Amino acid sequence: MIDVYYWPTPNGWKVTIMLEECGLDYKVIPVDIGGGDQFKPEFLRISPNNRMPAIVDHDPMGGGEPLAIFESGAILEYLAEKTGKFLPAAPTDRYKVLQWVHWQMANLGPMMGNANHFKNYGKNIADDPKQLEYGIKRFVGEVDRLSGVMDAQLSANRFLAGDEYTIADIISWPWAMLIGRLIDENMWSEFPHLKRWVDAVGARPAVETGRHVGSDLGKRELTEEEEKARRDLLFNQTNAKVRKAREEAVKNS
Ligand SMILES: N[C@@H](CCC(=O)N[C@@H](CS)C(=O)NCC(=O)O)C(=O)O
Repeated sequence: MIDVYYWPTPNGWKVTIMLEECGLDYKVIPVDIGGGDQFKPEFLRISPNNRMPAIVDHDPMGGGEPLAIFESGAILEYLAEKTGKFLPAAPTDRYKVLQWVHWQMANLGPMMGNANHFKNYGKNIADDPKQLEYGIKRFVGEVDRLSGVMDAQLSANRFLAGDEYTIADIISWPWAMLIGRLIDENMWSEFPHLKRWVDAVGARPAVETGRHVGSDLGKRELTEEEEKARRDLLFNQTNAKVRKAREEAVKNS
């Protein structure tokens, strides 16, 4: 059994989609990131960067003690290796896939996260709307550029890493399918190959199931005060703020 520390966001969906694709048994352990669960000492012992998703595999590859893994890229690589699915074994093909996995982790995810932050949350945080302009220009510009990178790759390949559906697609799809919502739904006409791939991957039954896991979590309407506390918790993190929780986690480990 695999415990999945999870909240329904694109980074969380990557893992539930992969587990569904692999047909593995899993148990969802909600990590309410707006409520501060990511700072609980028991979670920090599994995920020291106070971010979900993370997994604990109670029947790890190679045997032994339960294995905890954080960072969605590492989780997908591990599950692919454990099941022998969605990541070729031959080095040449394997690295064709892994380069796109790392590309997603270092580019598409962070740039979309920052674009979303400045476009959708920034207006409640910055006193002067002008402060937001550069952030929006920079990160929406990057998302536009990255959409072009995927579109060019998909103009010559059925999937991101070639002819086969792999963890490169599983890790990129949850963010890519939100690009229209983030920028403008009309943008798809500029990226037809990306749109073809977004629709094809989205039609897979495991993707449909995985992306809806726990969709009721976090649906409660927050009061203005709760919303403000949530923003402070998520967007005002410093070492001083998380140090105590981290020390507690180390003490109890
Ligand atoms: N690179 C990480 C990113 C994970 C991440 O940013 N998770 C967010 C939710 S999507 C989170 O846990 N945020 C909690 C916080 O900001 O304190 C991964 O891919 O696993």
